Amino acid sequence: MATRLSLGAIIVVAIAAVLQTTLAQTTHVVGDSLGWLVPPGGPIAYSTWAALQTFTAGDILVFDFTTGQEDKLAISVTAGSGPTASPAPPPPPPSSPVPAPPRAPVTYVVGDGLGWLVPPGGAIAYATWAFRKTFMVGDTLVFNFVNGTQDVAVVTKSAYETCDTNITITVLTTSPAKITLTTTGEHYFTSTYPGHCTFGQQLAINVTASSGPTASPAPPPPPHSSPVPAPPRAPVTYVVGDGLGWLVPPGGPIAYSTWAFKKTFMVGDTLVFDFVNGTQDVAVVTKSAYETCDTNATITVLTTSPVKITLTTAGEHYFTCTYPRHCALGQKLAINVTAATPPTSYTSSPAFAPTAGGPAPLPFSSALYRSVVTFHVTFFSIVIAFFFS
Ligand SMILES: [Cu+2]
Repeated sequence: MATRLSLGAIIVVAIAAVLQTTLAQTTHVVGDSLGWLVPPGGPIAYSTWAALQTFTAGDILVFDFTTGQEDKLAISVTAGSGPTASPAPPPPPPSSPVPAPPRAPVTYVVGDGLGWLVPPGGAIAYATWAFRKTFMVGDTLVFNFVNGTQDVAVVTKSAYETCDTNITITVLTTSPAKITLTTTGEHYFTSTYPGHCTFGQQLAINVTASSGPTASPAPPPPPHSSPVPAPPRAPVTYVVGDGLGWLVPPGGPIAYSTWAFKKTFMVGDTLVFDFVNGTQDVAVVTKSAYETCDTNATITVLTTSPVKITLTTAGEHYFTCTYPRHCALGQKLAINVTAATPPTSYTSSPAFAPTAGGPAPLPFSSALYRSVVTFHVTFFSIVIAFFFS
């Protein structure tokens, strides 16, 4: 165990210059102070770290770790440093709407801005992406990735489920991999790189005929919006984005929709937004402001991390950030809050209890109490203004 204690093995990997070497080298310490280890928060740690860096050909990666560990990291290396090196991820293309009957072939970029990689949030990422999309014969899937760090394996359902990447139908190794869907039925994709499948780099879609009598595309399972009438349970504290925190997410808005996807939010639950003070804020907004990213129209803005918001009303709740472009780049969260108790006891006027006495007695700090009350008062004012204007 002496070796485990002797931190000190440092591997310096020079990124092969794709086209040219550059004058200004940057040294990136992978994970920064975290170092190179099994990250406490799972794979999101390094994908997030990498997404926030700008890698240029000629840069150096430093992996600090205790001897005996090895793992993987995928990074994007741009060729040469240009004046327009942008650290911020591009806004993902708007997700395609779903017209019902036969329509022109559609080209889908898998994962949109996220691309094709081990997704930060696990397997739910691509399931979320595919959710509500209609795939028809004639459509094309485009898989964007960094060559040499990913591939696209077309696999059977069995191989998809077991992540047995020795059994592949075909493997495409060059990005962008374009696959035109030529047959109806279920199609399965993953990556043959070790661990990638089990970490969630998997896509399953159902392809319907492009024409014919069966013109009803069947969008899959339980929708995000339907409340799950689960029996009441103790209040839950959710850290928004988990290890990602609250920021402009590397993969665009899919990050927070993915995070929220299968969670059940109930009255009495608390959201915690973690961020670096002065770089983000938490704006409670209306659906309209959420959709248009009009951050001039906010219900309330909270600026000190960690922001804790206890959910006191059922229904849809929307959050974003007022910093310029943060909303447009995907820093937005929409959740649906269900009643903590059966609806019969809760239908009349759940929202604006004058004091903090919700249906669930909650212990909270005075700061939190202030937030909640501010939210109530402001929202109530807006409702009043709405009805009397
Ligand atoms: Cu922000």
